[in-house]
Amino acid sequence: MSIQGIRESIEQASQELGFSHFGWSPLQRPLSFEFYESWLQEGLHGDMKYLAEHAPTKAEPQIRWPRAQSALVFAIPYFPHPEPAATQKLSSARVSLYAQGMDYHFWFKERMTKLCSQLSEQFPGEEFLAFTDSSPILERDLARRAGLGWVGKNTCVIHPKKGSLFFIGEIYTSLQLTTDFEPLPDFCGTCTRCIDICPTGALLEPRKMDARKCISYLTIESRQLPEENLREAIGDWFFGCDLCQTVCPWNQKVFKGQLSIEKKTVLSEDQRTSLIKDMRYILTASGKQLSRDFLGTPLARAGSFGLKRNALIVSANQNLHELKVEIESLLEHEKLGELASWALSKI
Ligand code: B12
Ligand code: SF4
Ligand code: SF4
Repeated sequence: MSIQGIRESIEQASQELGFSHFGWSPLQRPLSFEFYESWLQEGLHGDMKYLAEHAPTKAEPQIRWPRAQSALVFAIPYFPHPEPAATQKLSSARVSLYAQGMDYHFWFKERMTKLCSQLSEQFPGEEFLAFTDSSPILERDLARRAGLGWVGKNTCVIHPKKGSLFFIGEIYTSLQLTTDFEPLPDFCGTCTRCIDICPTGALLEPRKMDARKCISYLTIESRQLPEENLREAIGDWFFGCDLCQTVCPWNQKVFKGQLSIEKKTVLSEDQRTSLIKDMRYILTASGKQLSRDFLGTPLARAGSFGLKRNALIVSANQNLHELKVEIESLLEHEKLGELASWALSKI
């Protein structure tokens, strides 16, 4: 089948599977690999040790997938979320947009696997393997090479019409696909809104993040308590952060003014009552209850420790003194005790 043929079959499947845009690229060493290596050497990945372990395969995918020649790369927007969670356990906690639905690691991969089956029928004997996020693939570099967008100063891949609020997934294939996509030019220009808004100073310079300072890392990936000087800057973000994308001019068409760009939400009386209810539930629920309630959603990743840590920080930063008793009950907690005591000192 010609490249035109493969484009047509994917275009048809795209409608059904909800891809907003796609492209492809031969599998070569990522253009930004040297940057990635020096980023790791500076230790900017914090405790995400797997990023260093993944480096050799990221440079040469064939180490792990010897037949892989090319990658088909897909984007699915997460605003509005395509797979809303069946029940919403939290009504007012500030949760980043990508996490306000079911975990994309499952449903995005499932959608691409469906396409892999269709392609395997069209191309017998060829290999098709679907991935998103957790595999040793430098996805933003790949997306850029496949024409899905440019890498903005906030480090996200941005498309001039579709913004940056999309997940990236890919199908590795043994098909040799030459690309006819030109990487998109950088449209950031002189703008620095993302760098200016970042509450923790995580964007050190254009396209360079200190992940150890990013609220997304501190509230999701990290298994530690944040250093004291970062706790206040987290504000009311309970899980993840969207600020550097919310201010981006290229997302304004997507948001249509529906999102707040406040570093910390100024709460109405009703919002405050509802946030207290959310935080009380997190602070008092058992680990078992939390894993049952957040099963299949991104919030499960933080685990009971992470969710309670985040609730302590939000309660302190929003001065939820009504939760004093619940916070006190964590003072003797082996890992959270110090944070509980900090939270009490703030309210
Ligand atoms: C680790 C990780 C994080 C870390 C570190 C993020 C970071 N900026 O480094 C943390 C936990 C902080 C994080 C946060 C988020 N993440 Co994340 N994350 C990843 C993961 C697993 C690896 C990224 C990585 O290797 N980082 C190291 C840095 C150095 O690499 P990089 O950001 O990928 O950037 C490369 C290119 O941008 C390139 N580059 C930079 N400048 C230039 C210039 C040119 C010319 C070229 C060619 C390349 C280039 O250089 C870098 C190194 O090669 C990827 C999935 C994956 N397998 O790639 C998802 C991924 C990047 N995350 C994603 C998302 C959605 C998020 C959040 C929005 C979630 C949230 N709301 O909380 C935030 C966004 C915060 C932000 N501003 O980046 C999406 C990005 C989608 C997009 N449109 O860009 C990905 C691709 C997951 C997915 N499959 O959809 N994430
Ligand atoms: S996600 Fe939030 S904390 Fe992380 S770089 Fe963007 S604005 Fe800063
Ligand atoms: S906010 Fe401005 S500088 Fe940052 S990514 Fe968007 S356009 Fe680029």
